[in-house]
Amino acid sequence: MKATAAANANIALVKYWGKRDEKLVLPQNASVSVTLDGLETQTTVEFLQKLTKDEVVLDGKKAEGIELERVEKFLDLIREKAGIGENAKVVSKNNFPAAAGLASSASGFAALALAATKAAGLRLDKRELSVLARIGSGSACRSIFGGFVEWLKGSVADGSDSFAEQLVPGSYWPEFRMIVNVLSDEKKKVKSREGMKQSVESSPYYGAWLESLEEDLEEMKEGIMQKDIEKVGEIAEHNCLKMHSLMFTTKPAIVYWNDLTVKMMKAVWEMREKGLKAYFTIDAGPHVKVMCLEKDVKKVLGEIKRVKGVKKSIVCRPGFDARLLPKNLF
Ligand code: 2P0
Repeated sequence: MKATAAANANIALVKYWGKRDEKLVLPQNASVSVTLDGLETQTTVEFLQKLTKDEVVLDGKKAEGIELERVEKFLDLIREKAGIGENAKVVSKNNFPAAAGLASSASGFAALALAATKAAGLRLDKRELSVLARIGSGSACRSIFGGFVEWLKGSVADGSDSFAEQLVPGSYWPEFRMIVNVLSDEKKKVKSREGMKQSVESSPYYGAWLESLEEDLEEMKEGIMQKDIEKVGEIAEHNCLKMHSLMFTTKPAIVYWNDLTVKMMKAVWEMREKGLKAYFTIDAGPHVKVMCLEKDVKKVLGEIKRVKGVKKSIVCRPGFDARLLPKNLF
């Protein structure tokens, strides 16, 4: 009853920022993302008779408080489905900074969903896994799939039609690159979960965000199918700025950016003025992710180097489906 899985993080090109059901994690709108090969979580799960409670170790540290509770609740769902009572030992590691707006909950809950269901003796298909991962963390439902992915909003109350689907695998557009620029090691102060709830409740722009979303989704999907970096980049950048406008106009205001975030945004706009097709997106953290094509990566990295203070630039390709691994972490 021990299993290990890996999942890649994903970055949204059309963002999710708000739920219509907090408990089942049902979104206000559909979203589109790209799963990234360079950002990975590996997780081993074992259900053991001898444990008196769940033991969870994340990146070498014992999980406590809310972090532990979230994993325990998720494991409860799996225990209920599998009809087992044992507590679990969970060991998980990321190859990137966690909880800083780099989508660690996405790859984390996707890897946990796959490893824990396997360890519990369940056999779920990818759609069922996506529904399950969603309840752990919304964006995790997209990390079950590689390449370019859409999370369908769904309409039924039990959430069974709100899951992710692959639009195209990474091999459809292998030249696409996302350069993830780490600008800080600090953990974020406002968790996405809390922040998006406050935005739905208090931003006067929330209705306008939802109204403009259908068009972004349609055009984004067209852009991906046409492998059109300009179209994908422009819509992603605009959609990201709309989401951050929601955050700024939330009460109290949510600002995930730091000084370097703005410097990076300006650097990307300067790259475009010089004729480079580079576009940015930013999530619930200060880091700036830059989209471009493989042929421009060197030049874009050269320009990023000129912005002083960037801690790390990770060049990512479209990544893979969540998968079982033969080697366990314990
Ligand atoms: C996204 N983010 O679409 C958006 C863009 C952050 C900014 O999904 O409450 O960790 O667990 O469903 O999925 C981050 O939120 O939140 C997120 P929960 P999650 O990628």
